[in-house]
Amino acid sequence: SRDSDIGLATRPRRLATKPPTMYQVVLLNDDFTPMEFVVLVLQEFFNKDREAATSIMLKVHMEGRGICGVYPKDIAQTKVEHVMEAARAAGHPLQCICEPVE
Ligand code: TYC
Repeated sequence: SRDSDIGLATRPRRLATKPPTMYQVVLLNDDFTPMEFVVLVLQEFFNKDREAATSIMLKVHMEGRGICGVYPKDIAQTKVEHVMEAARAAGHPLQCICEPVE
């Protein structure tokens, strides 16, 4: 039988936790950010190889937006901050957002 049933383990047990809501990080298209910059961002911040990064970049370019990855909320928000800061520093208008996965 379980140790808690005989009073040996009296420390508080952690309650069951729900899985975190996952957030997708999304890149938005614009007319000015160089394709190469977007590919480098996807490699640097989203751990994509060059082929996967190019595919995502082209999807964003053609369709207006594309998913870079899906992460717990705090990680997704930090990725958005890193991308936005890199774009700002380089003088590009690239926009990156995160949103809960439906
Ligand atoms: N549309 C841009 C161009 O033609 C390229 C681009 C792709 C920009 C993806 C942003 O998220 C983006 N230079």
